[in-house]
Amino acid sequence: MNPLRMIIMGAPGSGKGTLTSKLLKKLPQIHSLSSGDILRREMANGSEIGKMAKSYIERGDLLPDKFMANLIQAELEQQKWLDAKTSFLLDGFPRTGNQAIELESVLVPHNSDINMVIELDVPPEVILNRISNRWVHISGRVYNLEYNPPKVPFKDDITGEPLFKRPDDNPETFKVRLDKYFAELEPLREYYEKKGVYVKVSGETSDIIFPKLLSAVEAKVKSGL
Ligand code: G5P
Ligand code: MG
Repeated sequence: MNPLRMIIMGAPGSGKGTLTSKLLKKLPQIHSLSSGDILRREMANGSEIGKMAKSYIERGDLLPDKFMANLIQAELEQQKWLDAKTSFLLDGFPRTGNQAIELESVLVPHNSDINMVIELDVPPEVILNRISNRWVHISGRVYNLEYNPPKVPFKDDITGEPLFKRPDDNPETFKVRLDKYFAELEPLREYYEKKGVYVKVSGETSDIIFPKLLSAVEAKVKSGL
């Protein structure tokens, strides 16, 4: 059986991280990689990559396509996920048409390509409130003071370490991020629709979206890909 090579895309705050972790609890054979989590980890480490990423992220701007493609390729190689068996899901990459082309050129030498793309379609007006209540852990675990609060206020459930606010979770930067997402959505959608791998799941909450997402992924896996 071929491995799942999946992308989850959606506006900032649409629930990519939340739904990925729910999905991986049901299908633990899938590995996941979030481009934003990689960048935030580099920022926390104070690395050169982190220093460069910081200014883009704080403005709500996208980092350059080639830079992001190299970063993701290096991570996939380091994790040894490009073999013929490993199923993986990418959260937040690619997010431009050029990044999609770059990703294809990383996968093709491994006789592989993306075989499922999920677009989370959540109305932008329900998202803003989520962002102001979001707290995150450096591992990428994500909480919301109303929707999924940590067991101990402002502490990570697993490690007990403090949670932090993302530097781009304020209304001004959020608006920039949202506009950028919708500006890039059409070329990406077209690219993957042509490959016949594009699925849109709609809903106002992650609880509504999750069963649809799970059944789409399970059907894809059962199909042998
Ligand atoms: P990221 O890190 O990829 P975004 O902006 O794409 O960031 P974000 O903000 O991480 O996406 P998400 O993962 O879609 O959002 O959403 P989430 O964290 O799961 O949920 C948001 C909040 O809502 C959480 O608090 C959650 O608990 C809550 N929630 C979930 N579901 C519900 C619900 O049903 N109801 C309620 N009430 N709450 C809910 O990228 C960050 C930056 O990194 C750079 C860019 O600068 C980018 O802006 N970057 C890239 N640049 C270029 N190319 C790339 N490929 C890049 N990737 C990252
Ligand atoms: Mg996220």
